[in-house]
Amino acid sequence: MNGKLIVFEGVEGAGKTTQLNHLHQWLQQDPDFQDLQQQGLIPEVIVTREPGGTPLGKALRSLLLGQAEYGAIADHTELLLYAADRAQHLAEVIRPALAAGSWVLCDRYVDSTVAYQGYGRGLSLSLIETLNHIATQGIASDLTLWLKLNADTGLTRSRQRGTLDRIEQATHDFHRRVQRGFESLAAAHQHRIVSINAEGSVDAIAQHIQTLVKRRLKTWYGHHLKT
Ligand code: T5A
Repeated sequence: MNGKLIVFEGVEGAGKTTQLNHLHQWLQQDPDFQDLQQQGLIPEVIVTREPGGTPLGKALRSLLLGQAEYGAIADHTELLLYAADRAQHLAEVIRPALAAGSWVLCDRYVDSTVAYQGYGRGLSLSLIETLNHIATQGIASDLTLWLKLNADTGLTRSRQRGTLDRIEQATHDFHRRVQRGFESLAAAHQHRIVSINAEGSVDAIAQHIQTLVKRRLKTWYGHHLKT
């Protein structure tokens, strides 16, 4: 795969969507990135998310996050629905984009399943690893930006924004276990996952991310860059 997959992860309300949009805008102005695009090395930047990055995924997202129209969702059903969303997302969006050399900026990916269904719901981590492997066909992120925020602070932000979805409504203990899941993942995958302090201002966090991505641009495409 020639393209790059950059993933934003974190607890509810950590600021992933906000920062993903900032990075997208910044890439459109960065001279190095523009230079690479003009050389035809990076045809497109795709902004997407899980769940819900495809038409089928949008239907799955509304089943997963909507209100209890069908009664309670069993934990393994929830896991399989996230896996189905991901398999479709890989086949329809991520794999073709990476094969073309494009960048994919993705709001959540495999680590969310480990943190939420593994640490949060207590499902088998090895089962999750197997399902993630089936869904992704082994495609890992090139860089995962973990926006590290206290779970309670994130939930307060989500609450201030409006009504909470089905998963946001889970107990505080559940969300604290999710946070511990992200901490364990970051400790175990230090090259792939970079921890970003998400307590600061939107601008300070955006600057931190830009510095990191600028450095990666040089690592990934150094010999093609003029600067
Ligand atoms: N899920 C997902 C699983 O359980 N398993 C899986 O495998 C996958 C893929 C997805 C849900 O599905 C679960 C996890 C989730 O529960 P979602 O709507 O995509 O649902 O949920 P989130 O990804 O959590 O999206 P949120 O919008 O809730 O959080 P974000 O994107 O992290 O935060 P953002 O940027 O929308 O900001 C939230 C609020 O905080 C403010 C923003 O203005 C906004 O109001 N904010 C800040 N405030 C102060 N300081 C800052 N630095 C701020 N940054 C943003």
